[in-house]
Amino acid sequence: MKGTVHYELRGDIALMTIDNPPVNPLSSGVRQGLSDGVNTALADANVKAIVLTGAGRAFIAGADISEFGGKAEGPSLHDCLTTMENSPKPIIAAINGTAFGGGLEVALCCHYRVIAASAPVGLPEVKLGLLPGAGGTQRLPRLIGAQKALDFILSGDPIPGPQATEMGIADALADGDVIESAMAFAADIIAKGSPVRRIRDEEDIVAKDRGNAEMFDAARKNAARKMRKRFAPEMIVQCIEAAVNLGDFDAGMAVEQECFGKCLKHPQRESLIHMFFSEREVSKIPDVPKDTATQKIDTAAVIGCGTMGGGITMSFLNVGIPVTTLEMNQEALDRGIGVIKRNYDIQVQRGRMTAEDVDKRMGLLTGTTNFEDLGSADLILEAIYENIDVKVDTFKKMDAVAKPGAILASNTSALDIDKMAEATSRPESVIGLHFFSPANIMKLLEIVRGGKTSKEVIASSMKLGRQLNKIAVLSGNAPGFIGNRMLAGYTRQAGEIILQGATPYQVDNALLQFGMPMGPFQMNDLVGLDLGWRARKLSGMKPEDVPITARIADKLCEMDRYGQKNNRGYYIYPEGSRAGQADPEVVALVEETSAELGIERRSIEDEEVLKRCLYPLINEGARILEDGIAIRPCDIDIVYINGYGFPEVTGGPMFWADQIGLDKILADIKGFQEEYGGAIWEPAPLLERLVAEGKSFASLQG
Ligand code: 3H9
Repeated sequence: MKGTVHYELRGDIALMTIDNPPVNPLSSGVRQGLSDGVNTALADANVKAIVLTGAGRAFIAGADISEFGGKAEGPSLHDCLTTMENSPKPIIAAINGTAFGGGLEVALCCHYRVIAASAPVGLPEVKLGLLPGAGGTQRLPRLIGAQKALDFILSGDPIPGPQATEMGIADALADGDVIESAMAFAADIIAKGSPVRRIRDEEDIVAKDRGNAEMFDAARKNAARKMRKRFAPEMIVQCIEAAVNLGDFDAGMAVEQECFGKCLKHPQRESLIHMFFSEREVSKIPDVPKDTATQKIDTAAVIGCGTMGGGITMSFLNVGIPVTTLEMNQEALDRGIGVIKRNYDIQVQRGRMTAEDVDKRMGLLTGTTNFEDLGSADLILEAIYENIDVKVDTFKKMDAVAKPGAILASNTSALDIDKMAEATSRPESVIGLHFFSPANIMKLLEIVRGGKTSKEVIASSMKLGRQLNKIAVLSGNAPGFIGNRMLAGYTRQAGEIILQGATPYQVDNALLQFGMPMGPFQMNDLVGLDLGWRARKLSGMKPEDVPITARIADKLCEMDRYGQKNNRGYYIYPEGSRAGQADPEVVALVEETSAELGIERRSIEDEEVLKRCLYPLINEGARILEDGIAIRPCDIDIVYINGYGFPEVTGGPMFWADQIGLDKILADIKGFQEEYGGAIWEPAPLLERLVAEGKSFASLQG
């Protein structure tokens, strides 16, 4: 059995300490220990009260997530909690650290709670596609009221100890050591002979909201808007509604059990738990051990203060890392710094930041037009435009000024890191740090190791990712790395499908319904259609050589339709709105282009749209794994969810592929190959091998 609970006597108080490193989840051994400990205390006439705490940094991190979906040993959590709550001897939770999910629910079954100021409490189950299934949906509203409980459980966000005390979740904030405070609290209760307080018996607070249908309607609407396509939020609302309206704790618990069971069986739960473990897995790099030495990155220099450079600079400033930003001339520098300041000012207007926060961040920023000024930075990162010759030249300059040991990084989204490394005298210090736009917001950081990048530089960059509050995924050095290499097929298919019969609006809508935050044509409008068009013109490409999938975008640009930036692209954007409207003129243009290219249009089902856009991601993902560019399938899942908006509830493209069945996907790919041909539909050898062996991508996880 996993985990244990230590039991010791301190006078007439039993101290039980949960010990299941590193974060004390409620694994089988912990449940057994809780049950045994409480029974021992109950059987000992000398024990007058029990204090329950956790060893290490957590009180209890919740149920053991790895047990879900399997057969669990030991007593059930519910039996444990019933024993605890029914105890005639008072149990006081000494919440020393993180009390999440089932951990907070254990504390709510205790009769009193004393909390350390540094201890966060939360019910994050919704993030895993679950709901608090150990009485949390019934006890919390009885303690703090239905509205606060709805907000707390539906957000899943933790709150710190002082706020928990203020809200009434904890009875007392520890003064100094939390165990000592809880012991004193227990002694006081014993001395006063205070009765045990069972939250389950309290009806007064919930009774106030009985029949308040508006509150639940509003919660439902809000959840549907914020957590599109999620199953658990509605289940949570139903449980809290039961806590308020049924007037009977056990009847409410029955509703909670039923709803929890539905969540547990729902595929979203499996996907979201896959995400939880994957987010942690991607930080593990087989040939870069955990104890690899890392370099300190206390100062950074960013070359280029345009959209990407500015966003990257903000990421550093936000976590207190001073940045020197370099631009080619004073005007560009002033413009770039002005945009950063404006972005922060908007945050102040929205109440997300104070003017002092902005001053603090801007105080960490220095602008320069002189390369020499970058010499003292621990990390120099270039964020200039995507041209390998210009990048190589920039790396030569970086190498010339950087101090020994400094990390030299490129924000390229596709170009060869080794070529840049070769231009320096220290290829071991060169690495790709591919941020996603807007860089100060997007969670993903794709870290690209070159052939000679040292392990220390890789470990330092992964650590930097965590410091910047990003999820860092390591990629090998190949064109497009992980994300953009996969994306190529997706956008190309979308382009082909509209030439064959669908409208851009049908394609976007199908992908929106699938759960993407926007469709490929909405994305093109957002990025700007003119970027590719201008690049093609500059390169001297003849119109007849423009790939057919880019023809419509180029024609739109010829009509001065560049996308959102001038309110017209594939969509029309009414002034001041980002919600585009379909335009019959674009449909006519698409039809005309099909005719020009001799393509006969036909009706295309949404299902085909989805398969043709999404299966190339999986096929290319398989190649990326085979080439060793991504370490594991879950690395691809994390990249796609955090960098490209692939719906979280699918668990990412590779996990989703396993759910559908690789054999079915391969059969469809072969069908498309027969119908349309082209390298894109060439089945990846790894996919064929896995299907032949009856295996899944998950079998490669290791
Ligand atoms: C629940 O409670 C349902 C109940 O309502 C109903 C029951 C009937 N289980 O994140 P870290 C592992 S649902 C198993 O790197 P940190 C984690 O995988 C649960 N393992 O540390 C990692 O393993 P490894 C509700 C868990 O300090 C290691 O611990 N609770 C669990 O940055 C360290 O984790 C949650 O959703 C777990 N519950 O953050 C809380 N938690 O080293 C989920 C962690 O092998 N957990 N591990 O990679 C967290 O949010 C963070 O882990 C926590 C610590 C804040 C606790």
